[in-house]
Amino acid sequence: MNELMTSEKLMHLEEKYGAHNYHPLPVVLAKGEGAQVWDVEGKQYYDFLSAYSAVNQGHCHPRIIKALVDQASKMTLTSRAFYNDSLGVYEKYVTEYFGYEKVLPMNSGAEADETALKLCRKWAYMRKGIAEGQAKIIVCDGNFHGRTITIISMSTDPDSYGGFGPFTPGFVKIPYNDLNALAEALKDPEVAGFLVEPIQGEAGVFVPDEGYLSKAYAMCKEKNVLFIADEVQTGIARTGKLLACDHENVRPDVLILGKALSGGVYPVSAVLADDDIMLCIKPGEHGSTFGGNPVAARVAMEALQVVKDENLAERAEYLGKIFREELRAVKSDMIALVRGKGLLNAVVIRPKNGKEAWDVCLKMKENGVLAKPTHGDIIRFAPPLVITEEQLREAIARIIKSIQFFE
Ligand code: IF1
Repeated sequence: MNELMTSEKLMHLEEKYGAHNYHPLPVVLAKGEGAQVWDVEGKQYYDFLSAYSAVNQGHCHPRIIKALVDQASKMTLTSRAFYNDSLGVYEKYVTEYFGYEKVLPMNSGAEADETALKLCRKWAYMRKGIAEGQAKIIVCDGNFHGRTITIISMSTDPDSYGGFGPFTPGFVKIPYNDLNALAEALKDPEVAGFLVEPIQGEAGVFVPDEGYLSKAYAMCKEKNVLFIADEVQTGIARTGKLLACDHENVRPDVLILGKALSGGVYPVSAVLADDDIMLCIKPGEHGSTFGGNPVAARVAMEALQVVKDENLAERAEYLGKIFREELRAVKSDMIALVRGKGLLNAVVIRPKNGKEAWDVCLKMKENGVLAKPTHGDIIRFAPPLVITEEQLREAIARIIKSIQFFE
């Protein structure tokens, strides 16, 4: 039935039968391979969103798909009421890979963030000696950690939290990239953790000053406060290192991963920490039906091994420099700023003749590059890390052509 459907008809179905919680670009994708995707009519595009950095290993990576299919044809779900023959193998693999003593497997990024918050609070009462129910967690203005009630309670974006109260208490909001504000907030002895994105994604790929993360980490240590890094979007080679925190040699006390942990093949997220922290959660106190299922375990292991075998961090570092160099060299009033790290980049668009970032994205779509604006005037550019230099240069030419169309 699907084969007979045009893009027009498929978009209409979503409009008519789906909740209106998204405003997608008008393109209906049917197939993906590496950095390329094709729409229902067979038109080819370069994917410069990568499902918000979930598809770092490229669409339908054959090794990851094979792991999925092999495991799915043997056993998909046992729940954690029983052991299975994949979870322990994965737990050993992933903890050694990132250098932590324990992992707690979940599914979505939001769930992993929620897990980290619960873990931090539990640690505060069991280890730090904060009175039950009093723990506070510092978060940053402009943060994005997901869509649950507790997570939007940390948000400073009215689109995220507006109309969804009452909210979860216990959060202290400070400006991002502001060490003085952090120092001030850390004076409160009831503070248990500092939750931070090493680069703020939703805020428009906001890269903090060099030294921010390492100094913030040191300040947290001095006050016995957990440094919790949300690397759901920045992690797994996206910014040119395995983790964005690696750029400053910071090892978070609690590490949150999602998205590319599965190469975008399956919802897999994780929280990593050492025993002293992780063992504060006891049997029956946290979990998830699907968390750590055998398919997730096998898919994540293969996805992480692909990152190593294909040197994706090094590729992101090398190709990201080309991207920023080429876009910074473009003569256009519409390009106000190009920023980013590795292959997580953004171009700030200065509107011209009433044309803004959304119009540029529509023009790029016409020219065969897919990207989406955020906050009106910022376009995020984050292709799969397996994109070849030749493909990247072709895509850059299409991007430049699209921007210069409005000159
Ligand atoms: C959507 C943005 C990206 C995240 C960080 C946790 C989560 C995310 C740092 C939650 C999710 C998403 C979800 C996606 C849009 C998106 C996004 F534009 F909102 F900011 F990536 F840039 N921590 N990010 O970025 O993970 O529960 O979704 O698995 O459609 O809402 P999730």
